[in-house]
Amino acid sequence: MVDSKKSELQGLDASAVKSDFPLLKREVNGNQIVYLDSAATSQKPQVVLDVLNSYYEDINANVHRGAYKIAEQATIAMEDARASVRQFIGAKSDQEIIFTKNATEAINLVAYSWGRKNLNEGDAVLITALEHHANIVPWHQLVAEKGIELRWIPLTEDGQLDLDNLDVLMDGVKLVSVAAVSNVLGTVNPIKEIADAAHQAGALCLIDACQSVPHMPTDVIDIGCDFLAFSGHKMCGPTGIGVLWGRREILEEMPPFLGGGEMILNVTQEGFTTNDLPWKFEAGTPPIAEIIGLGAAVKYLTSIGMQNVQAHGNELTQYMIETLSERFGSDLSCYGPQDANLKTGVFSMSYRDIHPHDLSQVLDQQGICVRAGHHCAKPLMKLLNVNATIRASLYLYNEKEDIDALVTGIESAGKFFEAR
Ligand code: C6P
Repeated sequence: MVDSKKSELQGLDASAVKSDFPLLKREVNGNQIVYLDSAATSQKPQVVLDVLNSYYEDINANVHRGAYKIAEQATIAMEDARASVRQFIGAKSDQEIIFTKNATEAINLVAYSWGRKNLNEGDAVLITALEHHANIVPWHQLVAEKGIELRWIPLTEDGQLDLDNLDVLMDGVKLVSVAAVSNVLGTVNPIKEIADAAHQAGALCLIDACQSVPHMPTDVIDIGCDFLAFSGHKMCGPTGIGVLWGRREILEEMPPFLGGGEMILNVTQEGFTTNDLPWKFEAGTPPIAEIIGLGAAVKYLTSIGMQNVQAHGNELTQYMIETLSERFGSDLSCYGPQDANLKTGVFSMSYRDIHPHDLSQVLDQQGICVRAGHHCAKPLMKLLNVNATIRASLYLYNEKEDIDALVTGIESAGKFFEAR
Protein backbone atom coordinates (compact mmCIF):
# COMPACT_ATOMS: atom_id res chain seq x y z
CA MET A 1 0.00 0.00 0.00
CA VAL A 2 2.50 2.58 1.16
CA ASP A 3 5.19 1.52 -1.31
CA SER A 4 3.32 3.14 -4.18
CA LYS A 5 3.54 6.43 -2.30
CA LYS A 6 7.28 6.61 -2.16
CA SER A 7 9.75 7.46 -4.84
CA GLU A 8 12.91 5.37 -4.61
CA LEU A 9 14.97 8.45 -5.35
CA GLN A 10 13.54 11.20 -3.21
CA GLY A 11 10.37 12.77 -1.95
CA LEU A 12 6.94 11.36 -1.40
CA ASP A 13 3.46 11.81 -2.73
CA ALA A 14 2.01 13.89 0.10
CA SER A 15 -1.48 13.80 -1.35
CA ALA A 16 -1.44 9.99 -1.34
CA VAL A 17 0.09 9.97 2.16
CA LYS A 18 -2.61 12.39 3.34
CA SER A 19 -5.28 9.93 2.31
CA ASP A 20 -3.88 7.50 4.93
CA PHE A 21 -4.96 9.88 7.72
CA PRO A 22 -8.72 9.74 8.34
CA LEU A 23 -8.85 12.91 10.43
CA LEU A 24 -7.43 14.97 7.57
CA LYS A 25 -10.59 14.23 5.56
CA ARG A 26 -12.87 16.05 8.00
CA GLU A 27 -14.19 19.59 7.88
CA VAL A 28 -13.85 22.15 10.67
CA ASN A 29 -16.15 25.17 10.83
CA GLY A 30 -17.44 24.32 7.35
CA ASN A 31 -13.95 24.19 5.81
CA GLN A 32 -11.65 21.35 4.86
CA ILE A 33 -9.25 20.97 7.79
CA VAL A 34 -5.70 22.28 7.28
CA TYR A 35 -3.64 20.71 10.05
CA LEU A 36 -0.49 22.70 10.83
CA ASP A 37 0.19 21.69 14.42
CA SER A 38 2.21 18.51 14.10
CA ALA A 39 4.93 19.79 16.44
CA ALA A 40 2.28 19.54 19.17
CA THR A 41 1.02 16.15 18.03
CA SER A 42 0.82 14.41 14.67
CA GLN A 43 -2.24 12.86 13.12
CA LYS A 44 -2.48 9.06 13.02
CA PRO A 45 -2.63 6.90 9.89
CA GLN A 46 -5.31 4.25 9.44
CA VAL A 47 -2.75 1.44 9.94
CA VAL A 48 -2.06 2.69 13.47
CA LEU A 49 -5.77 3.05 14.28
CA ASP A 50 -6.37 -0.48 12.96
CA VAL A 51 -3.62 -1.96 15.11
CA LEU A 52 -5.02 -0.27 18.23
CA ASN A 53 -8.45 -1.66 17.46
CA SER A 54 -7.26 -5.13 16.71
CA TYR A 55 -5.24 -5.26 19.93
CA TYR A 56 -8.41 -4.62 21.95
CA GLU A 57 -10.63 -6.78 19.73
CA ASP A 58 -8.32 -9.79 19.39
CA ILE A 59 -5.50 -10.03 21.94
CA ASN A 60 -6.30 -7.76 24.88
CA ALA A 61 -4.48 -9.31 27.86
CA ASN A 62 -1.76 -8.27 30.28
CA VAL A 63 1.82 -8.91 29.19
CA HIS A 64 4.66 -10.93 30.74
CA ARG A 65 2.16 -12.59 33.11
CA GLY A 66 -0.51 -14.93 31.71
CA ALA A 67 0.46 -18.31 30.22
CA TYR A 68 -2.58 -18.41 27.93
CA LYS A 69 -2.69 -17.77 24.19
CA ILE A 70 -3.83 -14.15 23.99
CA ALA A 71 -1.47 -13.10 26.82
CA GLU A 72 1.35 -14.65 24.85
CA GLN A 73 0.23 -12.87 21.67
CA ALA A 74 0.02 -9.52 23.45
CA THR A 75 3.51 -10.01 24.89
CA ILE A 76 4.94 -10.93 21.50
CA ALA A 77 3.25 -7.93 19.84
CA MET A 78 4.62 -5.58 22.48
CA GLU A 79 8.16 -6.92 22.31
CA ASP A 80 7.98 -6.89 18.51
CA ALA A 81 7.19 -3.17 18.74
CA ARG A 82 10.24 -2.70 20.94
CA ALA A 83 12.40 -4.35 18.26
CA SER A 84 10.89 -2.05 15.59
CA VAL A 85 11.70 1.03 17.67
CA ARG A 86 15.22 -0.26 18.31
CA GLN A 87 15.81 -0.66 14.57
CA PHE A 88 14.25 2.72 13.80
CA ILE A 89 16.82 4.58 15.92
CA GLY A 90 19.80 2.32 15.17
CA ALA A 91 20.18 1.01 18.72
CA LYS A 92 22.14 -2.16 19.40
CA SER A 93 19.81 -3.97 21.78
CA ASP A 94 16.13 -4.13 22.68
CA GLN A 95 17.26 -3.92 26.30
CA GLU A 96 18.18 -0.29 25.66
CA ILE A 97 14.64 0.67 24.62
CA ILE A 98 12.65 1.78 27.67
CA PHE A 99 9.00 2.63 27.20
CA THR A 100 7.82 5.67 29.13
CA LYS A 101 4.65 7.77 29.04
CA ASN A 102 6.25 10.43 26.83
CA ALA A 103 9.51 12.33 26.29
CA THR A 104 8.87 14.34 29.44
CA GLU A 105 8.86 11.17 31.52
CA ALA A 106 11.93 9.87 29.68
CA ILE A 107 13.95 12.98 30.59
CA ASN A 108 12.63 12.88 34.16
CA LEU A 109 13.70 9.24 34.39
CA VAL A 110 17.29 10.29 33.64
CA ALA A 111 17.10 13.21 36.09
CA TYR A 112 15.65 11.10 38.90
CA SER A 113 17.64 7.93 38.42
CA TRP A 114 20.99 8.91 36.88
CA GLY A 115 20.92 12.49 38.18
CA ARG A 116 20.17 11.67 41.80
CA LYS A 117 22.86 9.02 41.85
CA ASN A 118 25.58 10.88 39.99
CA LEU A 119 25.09 14.61 40.50
CA ASN A 120 26.24 16.40 43.61
CA GLU A 121 26.51 19.96 44.82
CA GLY A 122 28.61 22.04 42.46
CA ASP A 123 28.25 19.68 39.47
CA ALA A 124 26.89 21.39 36.38
CA VAL A 125 24.25 20.37 33.85
CA LEU A 126 24.50 22.22 30.54
CA ILE A 127 21.35 22.88 28.51
CA THR A 128 20.49 25.49 25.87
CA ALA A 129 18.38 28.62 25.73
CA LEU A 130 15.94 27.00 23.30
CA GLU A 131 14.85 24.03 25.40
CA HIS A 132 11.30 22.88 26.03
CA HIS A 133 10.25 22.98 29.71
CA ALA A 134 10.58 19.18 29.75
CA ASN A 135 14.33 19.63 29.44
CA ILE A 136 14.55 22.52 31.92
CA VAL A 137 12.32 21.85 34.91
CA PRO A 138 13.79 18.42 35.88
CA TRP A 139 17.20 20.12 36.14
CA HIS A 140 15.79 23.07 38.08
CA GLN A 141 14.43 20.49 40.50
CA LEU A 142 17.95 19.11 40.94
CA VAL A 143 19.28 22.63 41.48
CA ALA A 144 16.81 23.00 44.35
CA GLU A 145 17.34 19.51 45.73
CA LYS A 146 21.06 18.91 45.29
CA GLY A 147 22.60 22.31 44.69
CA ILE A 148 23.78 21.53 41.16
CA GLU A 149 24.45 24.35 38.73
CA LEU A 150 22.32 24.78 35.61
CA ARG A 151 24.18 26.36 32.70
CA TRP A 152 22.83 27.57 29.39
CA ILE A 153 24.28 27.60 25.86
CA PRO A 154 23.24 30.99 24.43
CA LEU A 155 21.73 31.65 21.01
CA THR A 156 22.89 33.68 18.04
CA GLU A 157 20.70 36.47 16.65
CA ASP A 158 19.10 34.07 14.16
CA GLY A 159 18.25 31.41 16.76
CA GLN A 160 21.10 28.97 16.35
CA LEU A 161 23.20 27.69 19.23
CA ASP A 162 26.16 29.95 19.90
CA LEU A 163 28.93 27.42 20.49
CA ASP A 164 31.81 29.93 20.54
CA ASN A 165 32.43 29.44 24.26
CA LEU A 166 31.53 25.78 24.43
CA ASP A 167 34.90 24.85 25.97
CA VAL A 168 34.38 27.28 28.83
CA LEU A 169 30.77 26.21 29.32
CA MET A 170 31.81 22.54 29.49
CA ASP A 171 34.11 23.06 32.44
CA GLY A 172 32.84 20.98 35.39
CA VAL A 173 29.82 19.72 33.43
CA LYS A 174 28.55 16.18 34.15
CA LEU A 175 25.65 16.14 31.70
CA VAL A 176 24.84 18.03 28.52
CA SER A 177 21.14 17.87 27.67
CA VAL A 178 20.10 19.37 24.35
CA ALA A 179 17.13 19.35 21.97
CA ALA A 180 18.01 18.02 18.53
CA VAL A 181 15.45 20.41 17.01
CA SER A 182 13.77 23.42 18.62
CA ASN A 183 9.99 23.11 18.94
CA VAL A 184 9.71 26.90 18.58
CA LEU A 185 12.30 27.90 15.99
CA GLY A 186 12.78 24.64 14.12
CA THR A 187 16.56 25.09 14.51
CA VAL A 188 18.43 21.86 13.82
CA ASN A 189 21.20 21.69 16.39
CA PRO A 190 24.66 20.15 15.77
CA ILE A 191 24.09 17.28 18.20
CA LYS A 192 26.98 15.13 17.00
CA GLU A 193 29.40 17.97 17.66
CA ILE A 194 27.83 18.61 21.07
CA ALA A 195 27.92 14.92 22.07
CA ASP A 196 31.55 14.78 21.07
CA ALA A 197 32.42 17.91 23.06
CA ALA A 198 30.51 16.52 26.07
CA HIS A 199 32.53 13.31 26.00
CA GLN A 200 35.81 15.17 25.64
CA ALA A 201 34.87 17.07 28.79
CA GLY A 202 34.07 13.81 30.59
CA ALA A 203 30.30 14.48 30.56
CA LEU A 204 27.37 12.41 29.31
CA CYS A 205 25.02 13.67 26.62
CA LEU A 206 21.21 13.43 26.53
CA ILE A 207 19.39 14.35 23.33
CA ASP A 208 15.77 15.49 23.49
CA ALA A 209 14.80 14.11 20.10
CA CYS A 210 11.08 14.88 20.32
CA GLN A 211 11.12 17.11 17.25
CA SER A 212 13.77 15.21 15.27
CA VAL A 213 12.89 11.50 15.40
CA PRO A 214 9.56 12.08 13.56
CA HIS A 215 11.23 14.09 10.78
CA MET A 216 14.64 12.65 9.90
CA PRO A 217 16.61 9.41 10.06
CA THR A 218 17.99 8.77 13.56
CA ASP A 219 21.01 6.69 14.45
CA VAL A 220 22.00 6.82 18.11
CA ILE A 221 25.41 5.27 17.43
CA ASP A 222 26.18 7.86 14.75
CA ILE A 223 25.01 10.72 17.00
CA GLY A 224 27.25 9.35 19.75
CA CYS A 225 24.94 10.39 22.60
CA ASP A 226 24.28 8.46 25.82
CA PHE A 227 20.52 8.99 26.17
CA LEU A 228 17.84 9.87 23.62
CA ALA A 229 14.25 10.77 24.53
CA PHE A 230 11.20 11.10 22.29
CA SER A 231 7.39 10.83 22.21
CA GLY A 232 5.32 8.48 20.07
CA HIS A 233 2.45 10.89 19.50
CA LYS A 234 4.52 13.28 17.36
CA MET A 235 5.52 10.48 14.95
CA CYS A 236 2.15 9.05 13.89
CA GLY A 237 1.83 6.95 17.04
CA PRO A 238 -0.68 7.12 19.90
CA THR A 239 -0.47 9.46 22.89
CA GLY A 240 0.69 7.98 26.20
CA ILE A 241 3.83 6.35 24.87
CA GLY A 242 7.38 7.64 24.78
CA VAL A 243 10.85 6.18 24.60
CA LEU A 244 14.09 6.54 26.48
CA TRP A 245 17.06 4.99 24.77
CA GLY A 246 20.20 4.73 26.87
CA ARG A 247 23.57 3.07 26.50
CA ARG A 248 23.28 -0.30 28.15
CA GLU A 249 26.29 -0.01 30.44
CA ILE A 250 24.93 3.28 31.81
CA LEU A 251 21.37 1.96 32.24
CA GLU A 252 22.74 -1.11 34.06
CA GLU A 253 24.31 1.13 36.68
CA MET A 254 21.22 3.29 37.23
CA PRO A 255 18.78 2.60 40.07
CA PRO A 256 15.12 2.05 39.14
CA PHE A 257 12.91 5.11 38.70
CA LEU A 258 9.49 3.84 39.85
CA GLY A 259 8.86 0.80 42.03
CA GLY A 260 6.16 -1.86 41.71
CA GLY A 261 5.31 -4.87 39.58
CA GLU A 262 7.30 -5.80 36.46
CA MET A 263 10.47 -4.02 37.56
CA ILE A 264 11.43 -6.66 40.14
CA LEU A 265 12.99 -10.12 40.09
CA ASN A 266 12.14 -10.85 43.69
CA VAL A 267 10.42 -9.13 46.60
CA THR A 268 10.66 -10.17 50.26
CA GLN A 269 9.76 -8.50 53.53
CA GLU A 270 13.36 -7.35 53.67
CA GLY A 271 13.67 -5.81 50.23
CA PHE A 272 13.67 -6.45 46.49
CA THR A 273 15.94 -7.21 43.57
CA THR A 274 15.50 -5.49 40.22
CA ASN A 275 14.53 -7.04 36.92
CA ASP A 276 16.80 -7.00 33.86
CA LEU A 277 16.76 -4.17 31.36
CA PRO A 278 14.54 -2.76 30.00
CA TRP A 279 11.85 -3.90 32.47
CA LYS A 280 13.81 -2.52 35.44
CA PHE A 281 12.52 0.86 34.31
CA GLU A 282 8.99 -0.21 33.33
CA ALA A 283 7.12 -0.51 36.62
CA GLY A 284 3.46 -1.57 36.49
CA THR A 285 1.28 -2.65 33.58
CA PRO A 286 2.71 -0.92 30.51
CA PRO A 287 0.62 1.00 27.97
CA ILE A 288 0.37 -2.14 25.85
CA ALA A 289 -1.93 -0.88 23.10
CA GLU A 290 0.07 2.33 22.80
CA ILE A 291 3.36 0.46 22.51
CA ILE A 292 1.93 -1.77 19.79
CA GLY A 293 0.51 1.34 18.10
CA LEU A 294 3.93 2.98 18.19
CA GLY A 295 5.39 -0.14 16.59
CA ALA A 296 2.86 0.24 13.76
CA ALA A 297 3.73 3.95 13.41
CA VAL A 298 7.42 3.13 13.13
CA LYS A 299 6.69 0.52 10.48
CA TYR A 300 4.53 3.02 8.59
CA LEU A 301 7.27 5.68 8.62
CA THR A 302 9.89 3.10 7.66
CA SER A 303 7.81 1.96 4.70
CA ILE A 304 7.70 5.55 3.44
CA GLY A 305 11.38 6.04 4.21
CA MET A 306 12.72 8.62 6.66
CA GLN A 307 14.99 10.05 3.94
CA ASN A 308 11.83 10.77 1.96
CA VAL A 309 10.08 12.26 4.98
CA GLN A 310 13.07 14.53 5.54
CA ALA A 311 13.36 15.54 1.88
CA HIS A 312 9.67 16.38 1.78
CA GLY A 313 10.03 18.43 4.97
CA ASN A 314 12.95 20.36 3.47
CA GLU A 315 11.01 21.13 0.31
CA LEU A 316 7.99 22.41 2.25
CA THR A 317 10.22 24.42 4.60
CA GLN A 318 11.89 26.13 1.63
CA TYR A 319 8.49 26.87 0.08
CA MET A 320 7.16 28.28 3.35
CA ILE A 321 10.19 30.56 3.86
CA GLU A 322 9.89 31.93 0.31
CA THR A 323 6.13 32.32 0.38
CA LEU A 324 5.96 34.08 3.75
CA SER A 325 8.66 36.59 2.89
CA GLU A 326 7.19 37.26 -0.59
CA ARG A 327 3.63 37.75 0.66
CA PHE A 328 4.12 39.53 3.98
CA GLY A 329 7.55 41.18 3.95
CA SER A 330 8.20 43.01 7.21
CA ASP A 331 4.55 42.67 8.36
CA LEU A 332 5.42 39.19 9.53
CA SER A 333 8.31 38.32 11.85
CA CYS A 334 9.44 34.75 11.62
CA TYR A 335 11.73 33.69 14.46
CA GLY A 336 14.79 31.48 14.07
CA PRO A 337 16.94 30.61 11.05
CA GLN A 338 15.50 31.50 7.65
CA ASP A 339 17.51 28.90 5.76
CA ALA A 340 15.83 25.57 5.02
CA ASN A 341 19.15 23.79 5.56
CA LEU A 342 19.26 24.96 9.16
CA LYS A 343 15.68 24.27 10.23
CA THR A 344 12.75 21.91 10.05
CA GLY A 345 9.17 22.90 9.22
CA VAL A 346 8.41 24.68 12.49
CA PHE A 347 7.51 28.37 12.04
CA SER A 348 6.94 30.67 14.99
CA MET A 349 5.63 34.03 13.87
CA SER A 350 4.22 37.39 14.88
CA TYR A 351 1.95 39.16 12.37
CA ARG A 352 1.64 42.93 12.64
CA ASP A 353 0.34 43.68 16.12
CA ILE A 354 -2.34 40.99 16.07
CA HIS A 355 -2.25 38.86 19.20
CA PRO A 356 -1.34 35.25 18.35
CA HIS A 357 -4.45 33.93 20.11
CA ASP A 358 -6.71 36.26 18.09
CA LEU A 359 -4.96 35.26 14.89
CA SER A 360 -5.27 31.56 15.64
CA GLN A 361 -8.99 31.97 16.37
CA VAL A 362 -9.60 33.64 13.03
CA LEU A 363 -7.57 30.91 11.29
CA ASP A 364 -9.63 28.28 13.11
CA GLN A 365 -12.77 29.75 11.53
CA GLN A 366 -11.20 28.75 8.21
CA GLY A 367 -10.37 25.24 9.43
CA ILE A 368 -6.67 26.04 9.90
CA CYS A 369 -5.11 24.52 13.03
CA VAL A 370 -2.03 26.29 14.39
CA ARG A 371 -0.74 26.68 17.94
CA ALA A 372 -0.60 30.03 19.73
CA GLY A 373 1.19 30.55 23.02
CA HIS A 374 4.58 30.11 24.64
CA HIS A 375 5.02 26.55 23.35
CA CYS A 376 6.35 25.39 26.73
CA ALA A 377 9.58 27.32 26.13
CA LYS A 378 9.21 30.39 28.32
CA PRO A 379 12.96 31.15 28.70
CA LEU A 380 13.19 31.27 24.90
CA MET A 381 10.10 33.49 24.66
CA LYS A 382 11.79 35.90 27.05
CA LEU A 383 14.86 36.03 24.80
CA LEU A 384 12.66 36.65 21.76
CA ASN A 385 11.01 39.41 23.74
CA VAL A 386 7.50 38.09 23.20
CA ASN A 387 4.91 36.45 25.44
CA ALA A 388 3.54 34.27 22.70
CA THR A 389 3.85 33.48 19.01
CA ILE A 390 1.68 31.79 16.47
CA ARG A 391 3.27 28.55 15.33
CA ALA A 392 2.64 26.53 12.18
CA SER A 393 4.36 23.16 11.94
CA LEU A 394 4.52 20.76 9.03
CA TYR A 395 4.67 17.01 8.58
CA LEU A 396 4.73 14.32 5.92
CA TYR A 397 1.03 14.70 5.05
CA ASN A 398 1.23 18.45 4.42
CA GLU A 399 1.27 19.84 0.90
CA LYS A 400 2.11 23.22 -0.59
CA GLU A 401 -1.65 23.84 -0.74
CA ASP A 402 -1.74 23.78 3.07
CA ILE A 403 0.87 26.54 3.17
CA ASP A 404 -1.11 28.51 0.57
CA ALA A 405 -4.21 28.12 2.74
CA LEU A 406 -2.30 29.46 5.75
CA VAL A 407 -1.07 32.47 3.77
CA THR A 408 -4.58 33.25 2.54
CA GLY A 409 -5.87 32.78 6.09
CA ILE A 410 -3.32 35.21 7.54
CA GLU A 411 -4.12 37.74 4.82
CA SER A 412 -7.83 37.58 5.52
CA ALA A 413 -7.19 37.79 9.27
CA GLY A 414 -5.15 40.95 8.55
CA LYS A 415 -8.12 42.45 6.66
CA PHE A 416 -10.52 41.40 9.41
CA PHE A 417 -8.50 43.18 12.11
CA GLU A 418 -7.85 46.24 9.89
CA ALA A 419 -11.60 46.71 9.56
CA ARG A 420 -12.12 46.77 13.33
N1 C6P B 1 6.27 19.83 22.53
C1 C6P B 1 4.82 21.38 21.36
O1 C6P B 1 3.71 21.79 21.00
P1 C6P B 1 5.71 15.39 25.61
O2 C6P B 1 4.73 16.43 26.04
O3 C6P B 1 6.36 14.71 26.78
O4 C6P B 1 5.19 14.47 24.59
O5 C6P B 1 6.88 16.18 24.85
C2 C6P B 1 7.61 17.15 25.53
C3 C6P B 1 8.54 17.85 24.60
C4 C6P B 1 9.91 17.76 24.85
N2 C6P B 1 10.79 18.33 24.02
C5 C6P B 1 10.41 18.99 22.93
C6 C6P B 1 11.46 19.59 22.03
C7 C6P B 1 9.05 19.12 22.62
O6 C6P B 1 8.69 19.78 21.53
C8 C6P B 1 8.09 18.55 23.48
C9 C6P B 1 6.63 18.71 23.21
C10 C6P B 1 4.90 20.09 22.14
O7 C6P B 1 5.85 21.97 21.09
C11 C6P B 1 3.92 20.06 23.25
S1 C6P B 1 4.26 21.27 24.48
